[in-house]
Parts: sequence; structure tokens; C-alpha cells
Amino acid sequence: MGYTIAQKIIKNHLVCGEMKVGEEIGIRIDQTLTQDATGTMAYLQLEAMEIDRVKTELSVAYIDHNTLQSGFENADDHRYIQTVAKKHGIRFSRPGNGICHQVHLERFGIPGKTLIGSDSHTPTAGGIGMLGMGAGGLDVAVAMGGGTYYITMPKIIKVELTGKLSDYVSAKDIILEVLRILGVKGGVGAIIEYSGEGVKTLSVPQRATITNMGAELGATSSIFPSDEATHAFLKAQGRECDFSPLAPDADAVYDESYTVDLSLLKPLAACPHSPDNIKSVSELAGKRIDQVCIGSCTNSSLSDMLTVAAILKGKTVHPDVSLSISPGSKQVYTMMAKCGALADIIAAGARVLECACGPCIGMGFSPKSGGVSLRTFNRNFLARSGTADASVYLVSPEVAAASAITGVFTDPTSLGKAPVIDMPQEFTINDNLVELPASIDEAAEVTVERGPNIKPIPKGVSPAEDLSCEIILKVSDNITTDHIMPAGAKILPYRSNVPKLSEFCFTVCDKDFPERAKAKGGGIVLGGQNYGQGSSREHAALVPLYLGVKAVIAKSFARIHMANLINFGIAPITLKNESDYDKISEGEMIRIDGYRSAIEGSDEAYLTIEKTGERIPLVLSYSERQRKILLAGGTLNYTKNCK
Ligand code: MIC
Ligand code: SF4
Repeated sequence: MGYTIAQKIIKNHLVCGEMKVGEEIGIRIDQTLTQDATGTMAYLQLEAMEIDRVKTELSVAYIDHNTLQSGFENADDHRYIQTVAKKHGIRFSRPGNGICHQVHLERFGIPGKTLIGSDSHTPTAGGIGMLGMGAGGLDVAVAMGGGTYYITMPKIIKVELTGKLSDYVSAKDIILEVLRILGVKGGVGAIIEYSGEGVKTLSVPQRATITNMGAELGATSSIFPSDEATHAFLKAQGRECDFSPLAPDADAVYDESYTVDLSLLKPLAACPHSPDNIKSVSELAGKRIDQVCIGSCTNSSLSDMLTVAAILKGKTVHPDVSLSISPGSKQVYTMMAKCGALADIIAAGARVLECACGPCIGMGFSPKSGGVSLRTFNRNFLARSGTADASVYLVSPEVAAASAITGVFTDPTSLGKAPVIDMPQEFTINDNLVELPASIDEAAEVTVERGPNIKPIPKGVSPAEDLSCEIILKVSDNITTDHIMPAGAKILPYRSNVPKLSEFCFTVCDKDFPERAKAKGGGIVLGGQNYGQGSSREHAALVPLYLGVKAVIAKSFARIHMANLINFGIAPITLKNESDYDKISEGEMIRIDGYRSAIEGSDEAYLTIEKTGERIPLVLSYSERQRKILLAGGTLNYTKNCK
């Protein structure tokens, strides 16, 4: 039996375990990336593990999220990351160089290699045939130290692309269609592999738009073959030597398959507040809008920007609309400036921002009260924009630009012939904002600079035999990490300060949660399906830990968040029968007798509701490695005990 692309890469990197779907496997990681909102924690943990020098082929620390410096905190964190990177052998991508995933694709991604990043959109690298996965900062720190990365062997879902996109229909519409078919839970436990004749019609940046938003399917990763288009992209980036072809074997077997006919696709939009709430733009046509934001790691490539510029050229942004544009990287920004596209965008009245995450993570540009915002981004979770009652729609750059001019949802296919944007033969290459680390000899001389905002990481505790506590919060299905630990300009500066961050924990769902959790000395959180979907931020585990959360019981968990909970010694426990969710109320006292023993060896335990005595079966299904980590009270304690 032959292998798929992802299976080939996994096989070449397999350290332990069997490649059987659902089994835990360990793989070797070639490259890592971090960004600044998760990076400080990752590097604090690297230091705590006493790793002097990274052992990966390449590790890069990017500054792209916390670029709004309205106080000293973000600037302090940037300096910490810069100095710690220099000392430990990590390249440092300075603020202004661009969004981690865009820059990594342009300058560092290599087909056939493995990459983990402390950011859920690391699978963007799948656009170049690289196996990229999002992970918690602690897992990235372990990989930087040469340690194995553990995942559950995923099933492989094939998405066959046929035909060719019509004018004004774009890569964004392909992934929105896949989200319509599979939903935000549809990729859990899977890698999505794209194949078929339609693949050849897509450039690497278009492919990267699709693999980027595979994160919204809950997928472990998404990947495209490495072919002539990959070769052309790498050659244009002056990196032809990094190319190698990669295709599935003819007799590769897939666990599921779907077909998308590109020629039948129409412009789509993900409606509030979920990336899988899909409608066609023509259904929404005429609806008034207040804001348009173009950019993010999903849609900020040069071709995206040139397309937008061509649509805006000679026009003026509608008076009721505020349009922001954030190019994805310094390379994109420079090339837009050189060819005059930037001038067309400025002339049309766009507010051009620096090349960073910006509005995507709520770093400015929050919409007005009750506003309608069209964004080319990948997430429209409740309150993520910074305005709790805003309605955010996710669309392609074509829809965004056309609507910015008219002031209403506009189907760009009504605009006639689309501009033809070819990928350049040569990109402008200037890596002067990527700082190289100190040599091994010089590293001792580098002093790591720590600002006063950097506070110690809370420590997990080894579980007691019996657990008795209160259900301090009950939440519904598809709770995102943005619900658990919101982001945005006001909160992100505290990513290195867990005590301060705790004041915002779960406040999107219940503004009294932090106070209550503290007053009660912690307890258990009860969740629905797909608990913890979205970002890789380990703060969504660390902060509840700080507030005394001992365990999370849910119908099911998202992959990265589940790994993060285990890393910090919070047991993710599944309800054996989903319907039991309705039997447990917030504020109820519960007991789990033999809790520690269940973590240690058996897969089952019972939750007893103190008031009624009703017993509810729970599943504690972990690998041997995960059991040891939970018993030690988290990975840091576990690795220390092993020394
Ligand atoms: C996001 O898009 O939600 C983020 C911000 O990039 C996160 C990381 C973070 O919370 O810092 C992600 O996707 O992992
Ligand atoms: Fe940045 Fe937004 Fe991409 Fe996250 S999704 S990495 S915040 S651009």
C-alpha cells in the first residue's frame, strides 16, 4: 500500500509509535517558529528546561502580533525575545519584517520538512509541501531542544480539486467551501491533503491561503504537493536549492475524500461568529458595511495586494467605510511600493498599516458599535475584533476591495473581467531584518533582558487521589481559546504576566468568572463539543491553572488545546455519554473518587453529583506519556523529575 504526502513526511520523521490512525506517534521536528504573543512563554520554558542552544535545523522568533506599543510591556517582551533568541541560536525576525507565516513561507519553508510553531496557523507552510503544525509554546520549546513532538496519528482526508477558478473567485473561496462541507470540527484528528488537476492552477501563495485556514477545520495540518508551481515560487525567492518534488503514491489510500469543482465556485463569506457559517456573497449583496480589513496571514501575499490595488485603482473608498490594508511582509510591502500598487491603494483612501497581524488579533481597528466588518482574515469569533457587538464576515480580497468602494456587500463577479496578476519571476529579496544568533563562543556574552512585566509561570500540581470541587463554569459547544483567554490590544500586552491576564479569563462568557474562581479556590470547567478550538495560545491553559482550575470536563476537545491542558497538568476529561452534559449544572459540588488512580491506569472514572448522588461515567483516555505528565503536574515538573 502506498503513502500519501503527509504519511511520507511522517514516516521520514518517525521517532516512535506506529503510524496507525488514533495511536500516539512521536516525530522529529526540523524547524520551529514562534511569534511574540506566545514566544515569551515558549522561551521562558526553554530557559527553565536549561536548553543552552537549539538543536533544530532552523528556529525563528518572529515579532508580528504585539506591535502596538501603548505601554512598555510589548517593547520589553520584544527585547526579551531578541536577546534570548540571540543567546540560544534562534534567528530573530524584527518587527516590520512581517507576519510569521507569510515570511516563513517566503524565506524558510522547505518541502518535505517538518515545522511546528507556537501559532495555530503554522500549517500555512503546507502550501509549499511542508508539514506545519500549530503547538503550545512548551511543545515548541521541547522541539527546539531536540525533543520529540507527539501527535495522534491523523487520518488523511483527500480534497480533490477539479477545474479552474472563474474571474474574481479566489483561493479564499475554496477554503470557505471546504469549511462549508466539513465544518469547524470536520478536520479534527485529520490532515487535509489537496490533489487533482485543479492544484496545478494554483500558485504557492494561493495554496497557502487554503492550508492556513485549514486550522479553522480543526485539522492537525493541511498540505499540497510540491510540484512545478512550488519550484517556480522557490526559484523566484532565490531558493531553488530548497526544492524537491513531493507527490502521493499512485496507490495511496485516504480515509475520506471530497471533490471541489473550482469552476463552479462563487464568492463566499463566513458569517458571524464562526468560520463555517457560510453564505454566498450574492445572498448578502446590498447589505451595508462599516469597515473592511485586508491582510492577515491568510490573505496578504503580493498577488492578494496587487489584486486589491487593481480593484481600488482610480476609485475612492465609500464615505461610510473605513478600509485598512496590512501587507503580509516587508517583501510584499516593498514590491507594492516599487510597482506603484501602494500609491493606488493610498490614493483610494485606504489606511495602510504596518506589515503585522494588526486588526486580525484586535490590535487596533476595532469596528464601531454594532458595526459590520468585512475581513480577509481567518477567524470571526465573537469579540475577537475588540467590539463585542460587531458582526465580522470573512471574505476574499476581491470581495473586500469591491465592497469597500460600494459600501455594501458586493459580488465582484459583477465587475466583468478580473485583473490578471502573475507571480513575479523574481521576488525582491532582502533579509536584513532577520538577525542571526550569536555564535556558540559569543553566546555566553549575551545578556538576556527581562522587563518588569515578565512574571513567573504558574506551576502545575500532582493530582490527589480523590477530587472534590465545584463546577465553577458551564459553557456550550465550540468554545474557542478567544473565549477562554481573549486577545486584543488591551489584553495582549500581559501575555508574559499571568496574574494580570487572569483578570480577563472567560470574561467573554461570564464577566464574573475570574473573581468567582479566585473566591472558590478554583474548581472544574464543564464544556461542550470541540472545547478549546482556535488558537494555540497556552495561556488558555496556564491562566485557568493560575485560577485553580483542576480539570476540564467536556464532550470533546480541540487538539492543540488538549495538549496544552496536559502540558500544564490540567486533566482534559471526556463525558462518556454526551447527553450527561445536561445533568450537570454550574455551581454544583461534584466528586471524582479514585481520580489519581484513574489518571494512572484506568480509562474510566465516575463523577458523583453531591446533591443527588447521581453517578456520571467519565473517560480519561491518555497515552502512557500523557499519564506520566499529568501525574507529575505538567511537562515542566515531569522533565525535571526525569533529570
Ligand atoms: C490567533 O490567530 O488567534 C493567534 C493570535 O495567532 C494565535 C496565537 C496567540 O494566541 O498568540 C494562534 O492562532 O495560535
Ligand atoms: Fe496573526 Fe491573525 Fe494570522 Fe493569528 S491569524 S497569526 S493573529 S494574522
